[in-house]
Amino acid sequence: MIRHYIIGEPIETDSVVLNIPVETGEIPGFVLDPGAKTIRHRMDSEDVIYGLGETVRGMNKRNWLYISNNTDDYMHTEGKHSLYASQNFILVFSPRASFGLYVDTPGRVTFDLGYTDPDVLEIRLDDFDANLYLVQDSTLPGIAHEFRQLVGRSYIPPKWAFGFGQSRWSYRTEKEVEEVADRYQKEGIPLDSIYLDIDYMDHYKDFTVDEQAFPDFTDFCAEMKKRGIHLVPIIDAGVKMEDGYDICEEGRKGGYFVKDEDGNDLVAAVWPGKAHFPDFMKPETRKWFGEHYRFLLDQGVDGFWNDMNEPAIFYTEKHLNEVFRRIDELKGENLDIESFSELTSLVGGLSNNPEDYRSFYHTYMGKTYRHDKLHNLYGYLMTRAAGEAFRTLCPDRRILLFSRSSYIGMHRYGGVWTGDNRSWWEHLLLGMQQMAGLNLCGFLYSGSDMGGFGDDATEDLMMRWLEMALFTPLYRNHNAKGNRFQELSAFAHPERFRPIIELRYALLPYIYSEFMKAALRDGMYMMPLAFQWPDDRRAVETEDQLLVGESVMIAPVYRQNASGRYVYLPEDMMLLRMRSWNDYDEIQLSEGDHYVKAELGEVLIFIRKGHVLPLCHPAANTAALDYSTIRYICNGGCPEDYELYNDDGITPVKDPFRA
Ligand code: MIG
Repeated sequence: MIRHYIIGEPIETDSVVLNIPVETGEIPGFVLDPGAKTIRHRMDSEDVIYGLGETVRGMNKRNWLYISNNTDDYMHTEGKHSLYASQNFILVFSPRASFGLYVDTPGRVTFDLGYTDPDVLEIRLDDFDANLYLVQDSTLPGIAHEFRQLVGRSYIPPKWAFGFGQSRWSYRTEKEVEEVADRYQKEGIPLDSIYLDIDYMDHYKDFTVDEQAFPDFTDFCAEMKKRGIHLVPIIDAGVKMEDGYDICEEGRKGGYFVKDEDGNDLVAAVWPGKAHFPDFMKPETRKWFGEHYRFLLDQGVDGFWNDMNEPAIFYTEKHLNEVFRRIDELKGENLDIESFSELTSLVGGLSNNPEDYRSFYHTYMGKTYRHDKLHNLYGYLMTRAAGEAFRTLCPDRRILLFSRSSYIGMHRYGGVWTGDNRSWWEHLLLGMQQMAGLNLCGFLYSGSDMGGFGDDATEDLMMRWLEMALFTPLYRNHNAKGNRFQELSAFAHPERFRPIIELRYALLPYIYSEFMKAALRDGMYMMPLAFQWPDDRRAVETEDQLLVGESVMIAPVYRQNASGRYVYLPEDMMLLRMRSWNDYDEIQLSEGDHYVKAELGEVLIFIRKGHVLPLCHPAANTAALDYSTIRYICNGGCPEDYELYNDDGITPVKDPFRA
C-alpha cells in the first residue's frame, strides 16, 4: 500500500507514474517540524535502513549522514556525504513494521540516519516542500515491488550491453580502438563493446567526431560491428561555446541554454573551456538535444554514456574573474598561513562551487527557478532527453544508455555507472554494496568501473573485480588517463582472465533471464540477504554477500592476497567453486559459517536449495551465444521449473505482464 502526503508546495519531478490520492493528517510514525524543516522518526535499535542508491558505505545505511546533492567528486571515501546521484528512497526494515519512504523533491535533502542521534532518523529539507510516499507491505520484496510500481518500469538495454565492455579515457583514434579489439581477439577473450571517451570528439564538442582520428566513422562502426563490437561514445552535458558550431548556435537562437542572473546564456567551463549548459528542464530543450543523438545513431552507434551531468562545472566566467582579481591583490604580499590557504582555496574552490549553482536559472513547468532548487534533476533530465528521443529516432531497437548523475525517474530511461572509483580493494567491495541500493531504487542496469577508474590496478585486483562483478548487468573495465593500462591484455598474464570472462558469457542466459524478470515484474535483480531471510539476524547483518535472482547467492573475495573467505549460509546451499564454465567443484554446504577456499581465478557461486543454474557454452560475443548448449546445474530443482527468459535482445520489449 502506498500513501501520498504533500508538504509545502513541492516542485513536481515526473518521477512517479501512479496517481495516488493525497492524504491529509499525520504521517504514521513521523513527526513533522515545518519550522526546522525536518521529518523525524524514532528508530528501534534493530532497525536497518536500505536504499539511497549509489552512496558511500555499506548496504545498511544506518549511522551516517547522506546528502542528496549531485556532486562530481572523484574521491569516494567513507567520510563523504554526496556522490553523483540523488535516489531519495529508503526502506526501513524494522521488527515492528517495515516501510519505505520516498522523498520526492529536486532540491537538497539531508538524510540523517542516526548520525546526530543514533535512535533518530531525521530528514532535513532545504525547502520544506516535497511529495512524500510511504510504502507499506508485509515483506521487504513487497515494499520494493510497490515502490517500483510507483515509479515505473526500469530501463531495459539491448542484450549486447550485458557482454564485456572495454573502456579507457581515451582511445583516441580508429587505430587505437582496432588495437584493443585485436588484442582481445588474439587472447581469445570475448568482448561486446569498446567505449569512446571525450577524445573521439572534435575539441570536446558534443555530436561531432574528430575527422582526423576517425576519417570515416560510419565505415568504422560497421567494420567493428562485423567483428561483433559495438562502439559506445560519451556525451557531455556542457556545449562548447564557439561561433559557427551548430549545436551552440542552435542553442543560443532557440533559447535552450540556462541563463545567468542577467538573463544571458550562462558561461561556465568544462572540457572544451567555456561552455553553455542546455536547460534540460524544458521539454523543447530535451527534444532539441535528444534529436542530436541522431548524428551518431545514423553512423551506426547504438549506445551512449552521459557524463558530467551533475552538472560538473570547472568554473564560471564570473567567479574566475573574481579569483584572478583577488590573486592580483595577493601577489605582492608575504603569504602567511592565512593568506596562503586563502590562495589555495581560491583556486581549489573554483570547481563545483555552491555559489555558482545559485547563479543560474531554468525555466521549468512555465516558471523560473534558480538552479539549486532543481539541481538534482539535471542528469535525469539530460538522460530523459536521450531516452525520449530514441523512442522516435529508432522505435524498433533498444539503445544502450547510462548516466553518471541521476534522480529516481531516470531509471525509466537509462542505467547508471558509479563514476570515478579507484583501483582500491575497498572500492571493489563498495561496488558490490552499491548494487543493493541501486536495485532498490529501480536502477537495475548498473555497475562500477571494473579494475577502478583512478590509480593503478594490479593483476590480482583486476581478477577479483571481474569475479565480484560477474553478475552485475553493466560489466565494463574502465580507467583514467595517466594510470597504468588496464585492458586485460595489458597485464602479464592475459590468459588467466579468459576463463572468468568466458564464465560471464556462460552465465548470460541466467543473468539476462533474471534481469528481465526483475525489470518486467518490478522486482529486485540483486538484493541483500535480508530480503529473503528477514528473521535471521546473521543474514541481515551480512554486508559482503548478495542474492542475484532466484537461484544464486554471491560471496566474492575482496581482500588483497586472500585465498578464501568466510561465508555465511542462512540455509543449506550448493557451492560451485568455478575455475571456468566447465571446470568446477560442486560442494554441498550446510547452513551456518564456512571458511571457503577461493584462489585467484576461482569464483564462488552458491545455488539455493531447490534451484537451478543454467549455463551455456561461452562465445566470442553475446550475439554468438548458442542457447541450445544450455545445461543446468541443479541443487534439487528441476530445469523444467526454471523460467528461462529470452528474446532477440534488440526489439523493445512489449510488456508481457501488464495490459
Ligand atoms: O572528470 O570523460 O566519470 O568515466 O572517463 C573526468 C573523462 C570526466 C568523468 C567520468 C569518467 C570519464 C572522464 N569524465
